[in-house]
Amino acid sequence: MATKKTPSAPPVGASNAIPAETHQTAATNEPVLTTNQGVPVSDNQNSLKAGERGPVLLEDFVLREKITHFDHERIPERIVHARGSGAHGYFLPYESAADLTKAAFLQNPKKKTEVFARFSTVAGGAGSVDLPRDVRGFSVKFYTEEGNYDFVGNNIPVFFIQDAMKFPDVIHAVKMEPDRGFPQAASAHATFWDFISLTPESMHMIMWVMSDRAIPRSLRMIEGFGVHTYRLINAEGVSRFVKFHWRPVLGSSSVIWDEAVKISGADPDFHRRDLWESIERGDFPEWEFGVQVIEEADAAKLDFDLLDPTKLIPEEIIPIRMLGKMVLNRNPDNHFAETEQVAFCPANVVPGIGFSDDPLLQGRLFSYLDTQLSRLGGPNFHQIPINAPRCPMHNFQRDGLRQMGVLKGRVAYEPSQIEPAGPRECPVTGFRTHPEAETGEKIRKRAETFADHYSQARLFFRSMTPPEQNHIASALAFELAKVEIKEIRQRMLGHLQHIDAALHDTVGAALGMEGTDIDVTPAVKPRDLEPSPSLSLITKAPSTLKGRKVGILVTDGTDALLLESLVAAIRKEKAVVGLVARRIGGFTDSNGSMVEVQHALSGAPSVLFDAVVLLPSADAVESLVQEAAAVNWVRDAYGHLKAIGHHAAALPLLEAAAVTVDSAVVDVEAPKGIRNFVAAAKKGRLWEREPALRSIG
Ligand code: HDE
Repeated sequence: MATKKTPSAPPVGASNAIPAETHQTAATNEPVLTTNQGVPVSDNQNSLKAGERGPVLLEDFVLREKITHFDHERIPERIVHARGSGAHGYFLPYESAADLTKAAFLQNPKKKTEVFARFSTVAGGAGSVDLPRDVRGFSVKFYTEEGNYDFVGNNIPVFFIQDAMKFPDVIHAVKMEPDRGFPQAASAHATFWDFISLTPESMHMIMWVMSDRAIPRSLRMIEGFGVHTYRLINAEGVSRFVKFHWRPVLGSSSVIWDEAVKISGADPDFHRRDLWESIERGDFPEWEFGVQVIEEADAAKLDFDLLDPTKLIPEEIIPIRMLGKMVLNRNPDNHFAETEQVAFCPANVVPGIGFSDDPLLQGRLFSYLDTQLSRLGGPNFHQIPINAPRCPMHNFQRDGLRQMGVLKGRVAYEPSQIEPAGPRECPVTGFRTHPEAETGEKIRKRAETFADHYSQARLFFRSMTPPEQNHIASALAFELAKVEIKEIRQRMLGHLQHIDAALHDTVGAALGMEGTDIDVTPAVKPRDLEPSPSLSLITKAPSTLKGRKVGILVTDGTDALLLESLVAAIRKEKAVVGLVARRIGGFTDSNGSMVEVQHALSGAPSVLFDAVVLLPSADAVESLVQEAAAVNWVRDAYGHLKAIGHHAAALPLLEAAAVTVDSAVVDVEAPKGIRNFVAAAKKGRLWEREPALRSIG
């Protein structure tokens, strides 16, 4: 008979804590695996059964806890902006902005404020691709000494709708259609265009979403906008209206649609990976933060209503005053704990920042906390580390689901004689709402001043360069061609007529639907506004390779010296080099040395690079010519208007890809060849090449 072992009770007065050794394995000193209660686990391979072939026992608390936790590892995803990528960093003001605002984080150019930023697509689910045609969310949580300030904006300065009442409608229209469950992360379908074609106020935003802004090259290269008009209030109580802006220090670039389509297959995480890798290699993304300031007395002088979120103020009319810089210098430790659980809310403001009566903003002030209550499981999500303020927090809110604090004391209210020293309001430092005079009837009515839906759509389109205008037309033709209901396409053509006649004609022709418009009568006759060149990405594109990626195609026998000089020249521009070979194991260069590569040709099409160089050896080039992946590598780089460096041995490959030599196809062995290639690559794309390669529709 086996002897029954009875655990001995701890001696009276001894600590009940498990000695530390119990939590280290005897053999290797590794930490012992425990349950969530800290109980050491003896076997993490087998469940508890009645006999080795018997049924599993309900008593197996180790198994049940593990499976239960797993079952709940996903929380409801965000209804919009579900797919996001985040990073930590800091914000540093350039100088005191005390004339504009009393917000503490904007006073001292020596004082850094910790931030967490999250960038997102809007329509797709959390597991969707990074490069659909879509708006990008741009959110920044500033952990200031006066509490958290959340900037929750987009990479487009205007919005589809003017009133929060329509938000569920526009989102239901763009999300996958509810009966069939598709398309995922795409606006190219009937319900979206059905809603849009019946919503003239969306036309300005539609121009932006059909432009290359909606397919950014990198999250590090997107602009950010507050969209609504906000207020800044200084210590004297003077309030001014502002529009918030973020400008990427790397400049803004986009991909072109054919690339977006191919990148989505080749690397669905293109943006998330790019952000992560740049921070890992110490190439920290940076943005300048600025404001357009409008004195309250001047608001009425603008030719639109500042409260209308479908309008922007051209920088040529009111320039941006830069207030400081954000640097993202640390990747999250855990995507779920930080990027997923972070909760941004436009209502999170600090003293010195205030709201306007924009009816879209007013609705948002309610929505975010409300949605986060269910997404993050109750009213205590501010305690999750990524959401918790870094400054002291005291109040009398207690209990509730997921309460993590063990809050002491008898008194959870004020006033109190029992505990007179509890936290109390402070009229001096406390947040005060700017006392704005409000009068009027309780009414559901859109202001007359919101009625001009076309003038700024026209302003945006006419501020674009010809390639950008062509891309807008192509995008409209692509999207509308996917709408099977003819009347919706016809009604969209009716709208385009009021934006720009040439755009209307081009899209009508691309759809093969000339002369079939359904007429739309504008509420207000569109006006011709002065174009704003600062809205064009191409016009203000910087000449730089910084933060960009150059792919070099190599084979056995690649000229070692030439490769070395090229890599040095590219790195000098602070760009990243990616060597691409047929096999990931590497290649043997002309010196007979084995060289490692970062990419295999089959997994790294040229869409992943901003410029390319072809350095095959003369012996290997013929086999590349027989290889579709290699020929497409070159053909795509050419079709995507990129700089292509090559040497004489690569000519058969250029020929196979039907490349016509132009100013961005550069022989790197020629005198100053490498310098010329770098100069061409810094220009980004050779737009003059496009008309010969791509037609609209
Ligand atoms: Fe949002 N939006 N939104 N939105 N929004 C959310 O909040 C909402 C709008 C924006 O990285 C939700 O926590 C309404 C404009 C960003 O976590 C939700 C209206 C702009 C993010 C919500 C708008 C934005 C959100 C979903 C119309 C640009 C992602 C999950 C009145 C200025 C933040 C969540 C992050 C997220 C509501 C319109 C930006 C449902 C009701 C305009 C960047 O509360």
